[in-house]
Amino acid sequence: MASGILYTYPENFRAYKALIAAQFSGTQIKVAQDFVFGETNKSEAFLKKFPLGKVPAFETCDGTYITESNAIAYYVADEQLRGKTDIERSLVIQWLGFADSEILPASCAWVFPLLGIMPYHKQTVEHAKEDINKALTALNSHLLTRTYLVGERLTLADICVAMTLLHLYQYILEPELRKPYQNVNRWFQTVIYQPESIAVIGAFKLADKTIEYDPKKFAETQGKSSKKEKKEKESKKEAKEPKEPKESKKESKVVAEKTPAVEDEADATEEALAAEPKKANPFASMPKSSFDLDDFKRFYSNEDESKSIPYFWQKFDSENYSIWLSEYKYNNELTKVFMSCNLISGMYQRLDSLRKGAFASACIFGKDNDNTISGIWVWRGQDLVFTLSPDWQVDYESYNWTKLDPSKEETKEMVKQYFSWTGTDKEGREFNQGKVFK
Ligand SMILES: N[C@@H](CCC(=O)N[C@@H](CS)C(=O)NCC(=O)O)C(=O)O
Repeated sequence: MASGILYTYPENFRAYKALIAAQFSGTQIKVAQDFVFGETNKSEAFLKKFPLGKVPAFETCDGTYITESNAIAYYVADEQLRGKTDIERSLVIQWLGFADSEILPASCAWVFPLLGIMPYHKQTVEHAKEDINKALTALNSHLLTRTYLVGERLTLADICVAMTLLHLYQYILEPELRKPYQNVNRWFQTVIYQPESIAVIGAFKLADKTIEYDPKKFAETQGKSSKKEKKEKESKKEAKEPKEPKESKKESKVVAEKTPAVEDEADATEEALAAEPKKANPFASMPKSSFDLDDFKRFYSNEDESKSIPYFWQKFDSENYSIWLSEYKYNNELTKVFMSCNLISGMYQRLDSLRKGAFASACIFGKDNDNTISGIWVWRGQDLVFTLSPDWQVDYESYNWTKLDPSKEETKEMVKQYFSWTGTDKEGREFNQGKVFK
């Protein structure tokens, strides 16, 4: 019979898959007691066995190393859990794929910002909600006439899909939100209240109330990352970034960091992006311009606006660059000023690869519970720049974009206001703080 050692940190929903499967099949699994996430899995000895350094990871009693939670769960499962016929086995695999592709990314995108693990971005969360609705609606129809996902008895499909839904049921799906999915709710509870599941995850409690986004949590999570980790990330980032002008006198960059236990989901997204074929630089085919944006950025960083703004107009090339006003569409939903700041920082981070061809100064006007975001952007070309690359499309739809005529006096006034961080918004709210994209 299969047996071995499972490496994981506590309460890892991925490890639960194998642990529950083992309870059903009677497989002996020992959980490595001295495992420390971020240390053990980064040690030479561990990496020798599991080169990606990820958990769960499994070492069989005869010295075979298995990674990927689904594969480990399959290894420790029995015939009933794996599926008894070819068709059952393929349907089990189908549901494992469904969980990983249709539920997991959207669940992470919805849950993690609320847990303070990732920055909150409204549009991403809204998309995630739609995706979860689609997945749960499909599951709900499937379960209308069935107790289990495949066949008449519980299989790995039930264990893996339920574990992938665990965070949603734990933190998000309050009674009203789970109401449309009664069949899924019934099935989920059937799976998690099996004695074999309870032996692993304990007495699970469905969410009473969706946890609320608390930007302080995100700030705290950031603080928890070790200094070493921080340094590593910063040096990685530095190596990646094109040379920037000297230290900004204004911009405070926010580098999102994640708690170790869940950083993999965000990393998975990064890895997926990295695996995509390298995209051509959208600016490469544009005609050369006399306006040296890097030079302006340097000048702006080092000189007072009384000099840098005239310098901008002296150098600006209106044929090859355009100027835009950005206005956040959901100002009425903004609360704390520092949250508005995080929104801007997050957007700047996600637009990292746009830096070469753009400059912006975004301002927050007003105070806590009454503030607005708007900014002035300058970029290469005459059209809305964000449509040129799929990497730049996460945030821009949350803003109204108005192209400004550089020859007009009112444009000059606006540039002056936003570059020098002064004035008020349209409704008279005072300037509070600004952030520069450069
Ligand atoms: N697809 C893998 C994902 C494994 C994974 O990403 N694990 C995370 C923790 S849940 C990890 O070990 N991350 C450490 C790292 O990326 O360095 C599975 O299902 O097992």
